[in-house]
Amino acid sequence: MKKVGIIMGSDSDLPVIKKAVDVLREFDIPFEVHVYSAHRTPEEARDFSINARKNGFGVIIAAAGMAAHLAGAIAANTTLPVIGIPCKSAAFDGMDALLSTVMMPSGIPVATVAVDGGKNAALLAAEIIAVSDDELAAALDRKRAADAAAVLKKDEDIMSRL
Ligand code: RP5
Repeated sequence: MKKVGIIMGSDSDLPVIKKAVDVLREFDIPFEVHVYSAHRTPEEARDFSINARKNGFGVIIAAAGMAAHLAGAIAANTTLPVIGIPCKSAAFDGMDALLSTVMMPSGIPVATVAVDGGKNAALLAAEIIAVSDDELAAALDRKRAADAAAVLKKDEDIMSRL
């Protein structure tokens, strides 16, 4: 199975990345996590991106806050799918990172999830890998059904809580 590469701009993004890692572990998807910054360590971020396909990665998740150029900088150097997670910072509540991540110029796509959306980033990465992995696709279907069942149970119980 192809690996998921997870890159965060700073170790201060770890709480968001932890949510992604939990999902990947749940589905036994191999992954690597690195701290590479588009601004502080641009060479390392570039090297990772250029070599990602030949190093066995199938999709890259990039999480960054503030002027969040990491996902875009990675996408500029690979044609692997890149999923961007805008991380919340104090000044603008994540709006800065959201716009920096989502507003990519035509030709260099980044699939941007919600602010601090580590869980959905990993689920989307799993869905991309599952395009060519029927077993993983079935596991994702089971998880979707279980999540729906949990919501229906809440519907059943809600009147008794009022
Ligand atoms: C971004 O700046 C990082 O992704 C992080 O979200 C933010 C703050 O980084 P630190 O100053 O906490 O290292 O590059």
